[in-house]
Amino acid sequence: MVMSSEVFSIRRVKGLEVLDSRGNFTLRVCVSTDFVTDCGDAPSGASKGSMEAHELVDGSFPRRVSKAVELVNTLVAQSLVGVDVRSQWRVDALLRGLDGTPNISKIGGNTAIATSIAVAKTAASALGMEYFEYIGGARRKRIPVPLLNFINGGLHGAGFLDIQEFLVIPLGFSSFRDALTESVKVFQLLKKELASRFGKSAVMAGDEGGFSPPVKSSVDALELLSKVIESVGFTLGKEFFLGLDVAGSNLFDNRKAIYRLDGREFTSGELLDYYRELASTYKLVYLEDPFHEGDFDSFSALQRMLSSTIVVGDDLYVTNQERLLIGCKSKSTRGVIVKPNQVGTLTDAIEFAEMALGCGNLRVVSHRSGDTEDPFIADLAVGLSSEFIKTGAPARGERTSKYNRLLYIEEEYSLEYAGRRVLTMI
Ligand code: 2PG
Ligand code: MG
Repeated sequence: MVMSSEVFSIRRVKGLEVLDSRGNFTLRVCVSTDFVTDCGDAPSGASKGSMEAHELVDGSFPRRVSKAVELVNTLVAQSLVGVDVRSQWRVDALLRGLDGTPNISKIGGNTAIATSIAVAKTAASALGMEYFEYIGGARRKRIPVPLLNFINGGLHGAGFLDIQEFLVIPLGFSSFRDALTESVKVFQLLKKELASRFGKSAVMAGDEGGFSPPVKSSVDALELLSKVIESVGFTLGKEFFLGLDVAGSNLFDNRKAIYRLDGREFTSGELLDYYRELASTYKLVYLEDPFHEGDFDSFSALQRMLSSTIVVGDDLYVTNQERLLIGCKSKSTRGVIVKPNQVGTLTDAIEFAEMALGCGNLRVVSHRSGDTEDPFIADLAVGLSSEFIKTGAPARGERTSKYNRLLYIEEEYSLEYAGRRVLTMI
């Protein structure tokens, strides 16, 4: 059946304020054709890279985004009404053109990304396709490995831990459902263990749904996770592996050029040695932002030293192709974080992911610590056939919506789980 292109014409673009998981207002944009409407949300980070797209928020308390809503309903709507909703690149170019600044400081990265995602979702709905099919076409082939954030520290937690995320990684399973089921077992046993050691308040959730217990050091947290994994009968380094998002910029004292971690001060060389020790003792296959966002050289040195660990750039790259080019040339990492709202449009995020693959980096599609119940990044991860997804603990609705979406996609489309493939690469 041939459909007239009129069917795909954007008729309405509407912005509204909705709540995110931290109880802050964030932007939702809904895009309509004559027959369908779909919406996209802007998530929001707490530990942001300084080079990320600018977030346009009102200077009010509580946090509001009324200026962004106003912009969507006027400037953005005027420029997108009449455009074919399937022309993602054109929409994204128009959004960039409306702004004109490199970090989207005029209309805001939140305005741009919520609109960009809403357009992609509406196009998929208009075509009667799943979002991941629309994004990935024929190349979509796998369900990503979840990087489950069981212990929340740094800016996301309330305890003493300096490292932001302690990640449990179920690589040695043959399906996403099995990987998640066994991970949930570990999560629930960890909860029991924390409650019996420290009392009930130790199992309250941090920003990403993981626990924020009163353990004193990174080693204590890693030790705890290893013990619980082994108590279920699994072997660290076989079915489960561990990883960290250090969020190194937050530990760096620029004036003294040192890192503060676990009550000690480290030069970047000393930190490198510390990571080597941790990686071999705790089977760390994943190390995100181990150094501050400007230190490409230390990333490269660490990646050279740890051949079985994927060193990953988040704040280092901020989903920006120019920064990735530096990392590719200096072989700084073997993995990248893809956060669409760091760069502002879906086209830019997808091109970044393609470039990363081209220079031998695995892709981690990621949520933000302030997120909504929109599962879109699950579809983005499957559409890109990314190796990993990072979307918090298997708890709290804004995190489980992504896991639940992946369970559905695996069940309906019988795609391959990425775990074994990743195992052959580390
Ligand atoms: C990170 C993210 C998400 P935030 O550092 O990787 O886990 O945190 O959204 O606060 O930047
Ligand atoms: Mg990070």
